[in-house]
Amino acid sequence: MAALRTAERVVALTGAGVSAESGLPTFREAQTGLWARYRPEELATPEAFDMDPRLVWEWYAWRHSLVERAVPNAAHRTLAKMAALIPNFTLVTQNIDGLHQQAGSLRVVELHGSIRHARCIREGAIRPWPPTNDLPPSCPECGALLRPDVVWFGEPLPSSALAQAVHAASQCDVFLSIGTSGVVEPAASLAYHAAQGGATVAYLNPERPKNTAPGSFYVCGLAGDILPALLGAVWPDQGVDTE
Ligand code: BV8
Repeated sequence: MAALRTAERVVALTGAGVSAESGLPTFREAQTGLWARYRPEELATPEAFDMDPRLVWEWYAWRHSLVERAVPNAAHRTLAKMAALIPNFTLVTQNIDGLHQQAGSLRVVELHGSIRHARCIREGAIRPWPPTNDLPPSCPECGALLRPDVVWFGEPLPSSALAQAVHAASQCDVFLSIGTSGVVEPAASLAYHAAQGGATVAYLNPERPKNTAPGSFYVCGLAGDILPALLGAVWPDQGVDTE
């Protein structure tokens, strides 16, 4: 906490846990109902899409319907507030739900893309999220298949987003890893870049993530509780988000 008070450069890396209190199941808990028989790592792949684009689109259409009903929670709102209190704050997310932007975060580095829009597999052009009554949807311009504009397992992350995240992590004073199991790479390694750069690294999560960076701290709890409390403790004049 003391490190945060004097930090000039802070990086927050968020995962699916930050959106859990907005009603979005986390990535590895999401598989309920008819999706219970699939592992997300199996569906979120180019191979699954090539083999059965309709099935993959049905999964994303279901997740998109959940995202449409979700609103930012106190964790998203607090991170948006923090950005205004810290000279150099970089928010890096693994999430594809866009809730950080909805909460007012201006600069969000989306490592894994966004479920807010689709992409033409032929042109690579970004297209609005299609109506999902006719799956798999085709590009309105060229007729090729559309795909969700997300990064699947086995696909490279957007080079600019990854470079931005690695640079910010390597240069920061404090690195907060929030609501992520720390399983997915290369996102999980950002904490190591931060530690190697001499940053104070803290994991905020109800379960201790795997493979934590050496010398790091662990704070057990829900993001919607920990982050407002942290903000209130470090910046007492800001008040605490109790919604
Ligand atoms: C790539 C988009 C290379 C799609 C996602 C080492 C180096 C490089 C790659 C690898 C490597 N080892 C393995 C790999 C391959 C792979 C990988 O990491 N596999 C894993 C399974 C081991 N990585 C890749 O394939 C990446 N690509 O490296 O490409 C390359 C280079 C050049 C050319 C070709 C290839 C791509 C990875 C991106 C995959 N796409 N998402 C979609 O969403 O459908 S990842 C997916 O996992 C989501 O983005 C999710 O956010 C992310 C991480 O999961 P978490 O966010 O941590 O979610 P999880 O459910 O696991 O945990 C939630 C946590 O929240 C829990 O701990 C829970 O306790 C906590 N929680 C619950 N409630 C709360 C809470 N916390 C706080 N508050 C609460 N209320």
